[in-house]
Amino acid sequence: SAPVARATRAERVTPAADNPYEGRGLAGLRAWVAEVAALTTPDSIHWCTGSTAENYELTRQAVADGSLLQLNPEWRPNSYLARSAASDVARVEARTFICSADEAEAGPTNNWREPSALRAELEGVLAGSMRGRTLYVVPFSLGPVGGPLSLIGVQLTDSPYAVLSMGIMTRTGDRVLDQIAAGTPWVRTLHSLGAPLEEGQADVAWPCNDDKYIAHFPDTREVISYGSGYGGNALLAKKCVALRIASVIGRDEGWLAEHMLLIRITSPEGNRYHVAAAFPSACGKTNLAMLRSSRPGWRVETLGDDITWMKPGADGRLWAINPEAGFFGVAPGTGEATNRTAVETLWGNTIFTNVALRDDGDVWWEGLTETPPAHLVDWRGEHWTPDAGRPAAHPNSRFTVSASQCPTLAEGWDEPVALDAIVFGGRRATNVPLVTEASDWANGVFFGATISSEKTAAAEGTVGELRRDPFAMLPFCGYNMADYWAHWLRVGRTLSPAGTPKIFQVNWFRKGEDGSFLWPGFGENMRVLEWMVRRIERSVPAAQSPLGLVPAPGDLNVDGLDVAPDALAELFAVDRESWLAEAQLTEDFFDTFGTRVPAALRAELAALRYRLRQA
Ligand code: SAT
Ligand code: MN
Repeated sequence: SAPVARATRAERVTPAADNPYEGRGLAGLRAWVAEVAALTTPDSIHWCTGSTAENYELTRQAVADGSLLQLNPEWRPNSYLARSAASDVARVEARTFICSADEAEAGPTNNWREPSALRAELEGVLAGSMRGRTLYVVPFSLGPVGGPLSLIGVQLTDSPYAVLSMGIMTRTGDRVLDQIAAGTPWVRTLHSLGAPLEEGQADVAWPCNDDKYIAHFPDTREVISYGSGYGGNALLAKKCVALRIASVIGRDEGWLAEHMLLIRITSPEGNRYHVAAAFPSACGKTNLAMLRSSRPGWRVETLGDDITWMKPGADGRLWAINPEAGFFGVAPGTGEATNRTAVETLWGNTIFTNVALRDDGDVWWEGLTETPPAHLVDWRGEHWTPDAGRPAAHPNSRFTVSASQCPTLAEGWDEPVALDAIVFGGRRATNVPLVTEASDWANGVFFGATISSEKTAAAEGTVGELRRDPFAMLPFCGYNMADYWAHWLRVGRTLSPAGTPKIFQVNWFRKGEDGSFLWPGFGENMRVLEWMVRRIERSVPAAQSPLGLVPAPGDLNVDGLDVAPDALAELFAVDRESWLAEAQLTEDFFDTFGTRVPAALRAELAALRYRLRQA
């Protein structure tokens, strides 16, 4: 088993005494449930057991009341479609709050609210907010129940859709209560749709409230979400706990909660390597998590598509898990050509949200097939034909499905794995090469801190306007982003030299002068992974560039690939003027964090400028 252990109580910074519900076993949980029920006044309370019978009964009720539509079981067994309110279709960053005691601790990239003031405001809106509904108690585990890197929590919610989705995305039920009874620390999360029902009032298919709050209390490891039923706003184990709250716990306990996929690569020699990778949205993260290798003998298997937790082990290596149990993936763009593995994963037992409905009772979304069906019912429930001039599925429509259905799921995927490499990527038409290897951990942290995508096309010799998304964590870091960079540097210092993962930066999206992509991407990205593995194995040398180490001529295997020699040169070209302009943008970005930016990252920027100015 992995030489990595859960933090002991003594290692934890928040002592149980700060949390009036913790360390009292189930009595503490019951006290909290009773307090929330007194405030929100639900009609009834249901303690979820996580059993199949319970899942069946909740699903049956949801279909009966019209909040879920059962798809034709001939095409999509045990699968359902939910259509959200048109105003409740995505995370709401403007209403996402980090309520640390001190504003500077939340940092300039988060919305801060003073904790006691926001708590009072929330108590106001939560009062009576579950009237006419059932309050469900959903104990959940991130990571296998009792696992060395696992964290448990409880979500209270008045949304059956959230209960069913949490049952797919996490391990839920009685086994978690046993952990609470045994005194394991747990995270409190409270979710209300904010849609109380008056006596005799008919419900709607997707209850929610125009007023929304997604509030995080990092100091007490607590989340309160009000007014939304959608995705990360409502499935609180995901972004709220597994990233925002866990990032704070990780800071305090010496580990990292990251917005990363996790894969296993097996070489033709049968050696296994584990790689975690962070990409901002719309950069092909799910596709890489489920990559079908184009290279004979090379295999990629999936461990996770969205979140990776990593902790230094006693052996000086960095051990990682995917804390989730399912995928909450974007449907549009997922098709046979782009991600056959995902399409196969969705064969049944899937909750779809805001996709289009076919006349035969199956689902469709843009990109599933090349040609749309002649008639659909769109995500709003309206008739749709290909000439409608609007998408049939909402661009942020989703599938919720168990990881266990993924045909490329790695054997033993829920055990910790030792990381061999960490990859950072963005969507850059200019400047950033296909692949660069960091010279060391600090250089790699600089890669992560400077991830960006171009918002606009660049003029000659310049860079377009950049959307910065450091570590792809901009909306998900529960504390000051500059302190988070410092924490990354600190974690690196606890790893042994041989056990430290190599760090790479990739960019699949560089464009040539004619505006077309220089690299084919998708399955061919295996060639880049292959070079990384050869570097990890130390079987190939690398060439120096001002930006880091790049493949020596001939080492990136492009056999049989239709890439012109000048396209290959352009993929690695370094335009010094444009890079010096980008370095200035990076300095401006760092300056927004003031003196909290670690000196090591300022030094990385200075060293980059120095290398760019050399001959
Ligand atoms: O809705 S989620 O937050 O789970 C997904 C996303 O927006 O990144
Ligand atoms: Mn994500």
